[in-house]
Amino acid sequence: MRSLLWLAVVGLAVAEDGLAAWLRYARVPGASRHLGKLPSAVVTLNATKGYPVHTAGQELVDGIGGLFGKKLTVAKSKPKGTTATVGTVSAYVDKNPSAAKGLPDLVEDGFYLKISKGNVLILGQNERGALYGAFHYLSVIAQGNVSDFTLTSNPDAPVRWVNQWDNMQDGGTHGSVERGYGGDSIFFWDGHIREDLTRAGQYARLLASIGINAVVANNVNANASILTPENMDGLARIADVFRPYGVQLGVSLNFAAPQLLGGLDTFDPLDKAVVNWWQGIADNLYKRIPDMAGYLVKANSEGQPGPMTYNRTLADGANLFARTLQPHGGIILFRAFVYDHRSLNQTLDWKADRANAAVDYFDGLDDKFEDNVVIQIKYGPIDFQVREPVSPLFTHLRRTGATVELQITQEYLGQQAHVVYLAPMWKELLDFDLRVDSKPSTLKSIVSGKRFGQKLTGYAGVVNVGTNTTWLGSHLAMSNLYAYGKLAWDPEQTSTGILKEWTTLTFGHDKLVHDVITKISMESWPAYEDYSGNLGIQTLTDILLGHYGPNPGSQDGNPWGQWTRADDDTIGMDRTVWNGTGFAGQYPPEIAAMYENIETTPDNLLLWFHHVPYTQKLKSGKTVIQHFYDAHYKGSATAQTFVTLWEKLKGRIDKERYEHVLFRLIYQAGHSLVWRDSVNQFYFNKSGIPDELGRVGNHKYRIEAEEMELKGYKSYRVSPFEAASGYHCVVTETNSTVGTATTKLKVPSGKYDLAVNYYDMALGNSTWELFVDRKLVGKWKGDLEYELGRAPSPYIDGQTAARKTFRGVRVKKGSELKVVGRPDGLEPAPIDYISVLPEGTVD
Ligand code: GCW
Repeated sequence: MRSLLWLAVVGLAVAEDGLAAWLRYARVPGASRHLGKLPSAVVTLNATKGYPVHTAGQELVDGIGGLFGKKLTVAKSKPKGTTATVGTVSAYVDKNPSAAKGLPDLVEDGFYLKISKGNVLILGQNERGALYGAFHYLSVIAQGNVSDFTLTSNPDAPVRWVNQWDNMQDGGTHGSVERGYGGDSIFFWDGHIREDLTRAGQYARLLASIGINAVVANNVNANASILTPENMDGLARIADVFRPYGVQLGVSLNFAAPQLLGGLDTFDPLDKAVVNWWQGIADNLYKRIPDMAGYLVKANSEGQPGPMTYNRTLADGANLFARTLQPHGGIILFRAFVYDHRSLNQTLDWKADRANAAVDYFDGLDDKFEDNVVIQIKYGPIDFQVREPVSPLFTHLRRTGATVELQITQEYLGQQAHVVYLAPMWKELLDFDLRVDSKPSTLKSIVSGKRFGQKLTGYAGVVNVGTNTTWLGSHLAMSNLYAYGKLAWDPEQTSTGILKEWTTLTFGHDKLVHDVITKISMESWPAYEDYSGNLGIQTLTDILLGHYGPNPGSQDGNPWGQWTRADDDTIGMDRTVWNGTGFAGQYPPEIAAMYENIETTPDNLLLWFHHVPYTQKLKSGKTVIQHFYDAHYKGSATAQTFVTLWEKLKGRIDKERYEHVLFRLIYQAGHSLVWRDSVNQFYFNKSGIPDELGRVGNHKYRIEAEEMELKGYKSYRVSPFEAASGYHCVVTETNSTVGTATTKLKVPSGKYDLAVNYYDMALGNSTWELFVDRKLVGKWKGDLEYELGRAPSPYIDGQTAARKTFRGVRVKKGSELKVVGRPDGLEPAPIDYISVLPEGTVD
């Protein structure tokens, strides 16, 4: 009771489970001092319940109430005292015609703010803009700034969408959200739209606060059944919960729907019956959702149907939908992620290259698209890798507008189980100058429409939030969603500036909290690149399974085309024009020349563009192979520091989020070592070239489980070999045998960190106990599949390898070290090795 009272007094009574994300409206330090600088009443102009201006009024009341403890009243006309007036420019000018002159020009969704001695004027170009203005004002005061200012803010581009890859039904190949690591879909269940769409509304609120104006709710690998009358009704319900936030709904289509759902015998885009069928769909959708944003289409890619099935062009396909949307004002985002994985042959064709596909398919179509078609292009030519050059297709579309597709869900970047702050990577891409016609042509200037003058351009972010209260499965991952919205609105903002705002809104004002989160976040992408795939070789993850753990060998020898062409002596994709796949030639001449020449290709993209010996010298003076070794040691060492940095925050933020983040950072530190050792062992084994510093393959603190005295455990050869230290682990002899692995320690008496590397498969929840001289040091369960959203795996491999560390354990020379493993289900309590580390050592 007392603690409840205390919580109520300090305004902390809300559970910090992440649901409110950056819109917590937690009390600002010294709030009472600022009350005079805040409005006392809210006036909404022409507000209708269920529409953004009304929502803006509500947010101002809730926000100022939460942030400062000041209760505001809502009035229709001007009350006494200071006010916050919010509405559209036109509604304001209707009431105050003389004010028109003093107002700035706003583009669609833009807003104007004028704060003066507690009076706040918030005007939007449209209702949505007014809501954006209200959120902006609230964000400024939440950061403790109550001073006067005037601001005009216009979005950099009109299209600022998010794409969810939510499946209609549970239990698809990748769960109910494809590549989603935050739980089930907030929209769909069991083939239908959920009855309870509370979370969908909360999501729209978060998105509106960062300027996102549309959400495509269903997966681009679309199920045709989204278009049944019942599901169209359901979509209308989603649009209803989005509408108060000015978020429009978009729908992903299955190109073959006329056949799959409509009963036609064709889905040829030029067939009259097909055209009519799609017109009927558009009319039916807009009858239910008059403000629908439009469509998203993935065609002729990864097994999806498309116009090329009938020898029609991609433009024929896109235009089919575009025309049916035109009477309703909708637009279509047509994806450039088109490639045919069945036709790629690595062994027979040196020039085969998936990276070439987008330009190959879209070249020559620029002037063929209808005006309401936008081409949605992934930032790089392959697939959301840790390092890719900017897609050259952006330079081939000058008449047709483009959106850049970014991935907030970290499919190839640690799946939210590793912290990777992505804004620095996106900034690097957006700032890259593609030199079209030898003129400045940054990616951001192309997707804002400024460089080529198209009207419809912008951003699409693959987000994949789920029912988890943290939305993405990790509190720190939410900075990526926040940064995505902020950069889509204004790509000039800095990574650190955005982070600072997000941290204040999410965790408060404590300087140490800021320093720690900034340091971890800003070091996270470089660290992840260092331990997951350097020099442009891409993320060396398991390409055939979960896209999560290390598996460098899986990149090659299959038609997916994420090849490294690594053999015993050489590595890298030759994408030059003179001798390779010709990809470099898809860029404008200045950029093509830079990538064509090994001397002018930056080191971080060397292996993307060139096939070289492991002994090739980099600009840094190191060889390729030594760079691999060093970078993997460096990146994983950085990941260890994240834990100690975060531990400084104990007691400075709420326990709930502190523990949640700590758990993940400890896991990441362990898994970064799995990455380091797997990749290094793999290339050491291939090249036979030793690490100059003697680290790779030499682990003097390790005791291999297979070399311990085993009872009920047996040695097991792991595949891929590099996913286990010494290529082997131990597993229990049967599913019910308890295994013990025992050894006598030879280290001098003292305090040590004991780290046990084990495998946590998705087939059961084994338990392990660690003993020193029969005294229990600790016990843990193999239940990471419940704790982490990352793709579960049934195998003993780089995805499931994990580490449990016990710090500062006292041992004597000759102490008996014992691990007892109890299998569960089909998980045989596997152990790889135990490291006995002098305190502070990592291995
Ligand atoms: O990277 C691949 C993903 C697929 C995804 C596809 C795409 C939705 O592994 O899961 O499918 O890209 O972007 O279409």
